[in-house]
Amino acid sequence: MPDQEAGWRTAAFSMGCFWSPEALFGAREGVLATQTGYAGGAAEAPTYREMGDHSETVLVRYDAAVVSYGELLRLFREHHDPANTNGYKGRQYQSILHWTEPEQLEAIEAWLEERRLAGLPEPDTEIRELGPFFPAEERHQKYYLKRYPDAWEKLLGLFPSHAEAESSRLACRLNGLAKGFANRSALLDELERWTGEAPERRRELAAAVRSIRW
Ligand code: MHO
Repeated sequence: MPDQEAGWRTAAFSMGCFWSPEALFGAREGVLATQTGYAGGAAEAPTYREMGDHSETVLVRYDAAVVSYGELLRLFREHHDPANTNGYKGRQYQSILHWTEPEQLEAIEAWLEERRLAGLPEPDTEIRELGPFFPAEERHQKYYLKRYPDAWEKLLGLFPSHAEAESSRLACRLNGLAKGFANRSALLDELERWTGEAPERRRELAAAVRSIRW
């Protein structure tokens, strides 16, 4: 995961098995990087086999000028049922919103207040400030994308290292495509808006996306 760059926001979400939420958030324009990991507990050095009191979590870095926290919160709300998720695997699948800045907490509280006004019970979602986040094993990063060898190889070919490829914005989108949360022509349109990249680089990325055999 690259260091926090100027203007990048961070939020984290626990909502069951982390493979799918990584693809869900990664498909959104404005999301810059995603990583799966373990958070929400106190155990040191958790692993997939020995997670202790942590929960499967996806860390999301995003550009708030392109995608709001409210939009990410909407995806969280609409893509899991906190009660069932918790019941299925206990703390490993605990539903948690991990906020990192007051604006995020305000958005969460506004949602909770809306529910109360509608007479709904409190959701089975924990709300907490993001504490230590432990990245998951490599096999759990961009899990769906790695099921498509040609896509994965072509992504690797675009970056100087495995780590840079895996933590790239393009890896997020291709992982979203692999899981069916995004579509290819929308990605090709979006690539034209990646103005932080040189035009030549954008053409190279687009050519690689077009050439993938899924
Ligand atoms: N598909 C697995 C969960 C894997 S996830 C990383 C299952 O349903 O048991 O927790």
